[in-house]
Amino acid sequence: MEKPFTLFSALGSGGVPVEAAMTLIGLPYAIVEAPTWEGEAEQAKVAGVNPLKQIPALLTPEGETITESAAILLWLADRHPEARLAPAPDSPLRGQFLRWMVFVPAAIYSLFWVRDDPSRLGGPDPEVQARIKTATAERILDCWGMMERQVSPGRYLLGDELTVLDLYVAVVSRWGPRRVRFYEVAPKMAEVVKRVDADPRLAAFWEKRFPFFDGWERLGQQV
Ligand SMILES: N[C@@H](CCC(=O)N[C@@H](CS)C(=O)NCC(=O)O)C(=O)O
Repeated sequence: MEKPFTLFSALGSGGVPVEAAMTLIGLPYAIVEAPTWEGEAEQAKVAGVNPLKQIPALLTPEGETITESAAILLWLADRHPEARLAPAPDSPLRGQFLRWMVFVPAAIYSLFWVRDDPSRLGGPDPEVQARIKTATAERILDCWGMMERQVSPGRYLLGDELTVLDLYVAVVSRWGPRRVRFYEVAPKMAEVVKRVDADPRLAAFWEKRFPFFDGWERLGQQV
């Protein structure tokens, strides 16, 4: 029996694509549930492993800590080439794979630091906070639209094989401004994320870690 990994994560969070990748690879892992956006008690759970107090953070069986969702996904995919979750380093798809694996956290995911708590940049004024919510939602949609115009998906974003990029986009596109808006600005990528949502290998996993309840595609939608 392989020694388990420990993943600091939370339902519906940026840890979920990491959990999905580990599920597909078949790696044993234990979850420390830490929905950090809920406040200091939850942040305290992860502070010892990630000074930014953010999830995901992965502790490997060897005792190494890896933070940053994209780094964890790339590391897992590269360590497990048999799972075919990334184009090989010499694949012609590798450049675009790395490009979008960095684009998602740099251009989109990073905006959730302020979206989750607009007072971090906007102070206490509710009007300023509302403007930040609207402006960041528009920026996120612009970024998805830009990506949409630059990719030529097959069954998946880079062709006909599912990679960790598909898992990543399937999860991040469910956050505000939510999937209905994503479908409007990214119709080609919409087909891909719906295919990932419906992957039978992940059905039980999604049910447990990011369920598709009635109205999920628009719930909490803001702009
Ligand atoms: N760059 C980090 C961002 C991680 C992140 O923002 N995680 C969120 C949860 S999905 C979090 O922990 N937020 C709490 C905070 O930033 O205070 C990554 O890609 O892993």
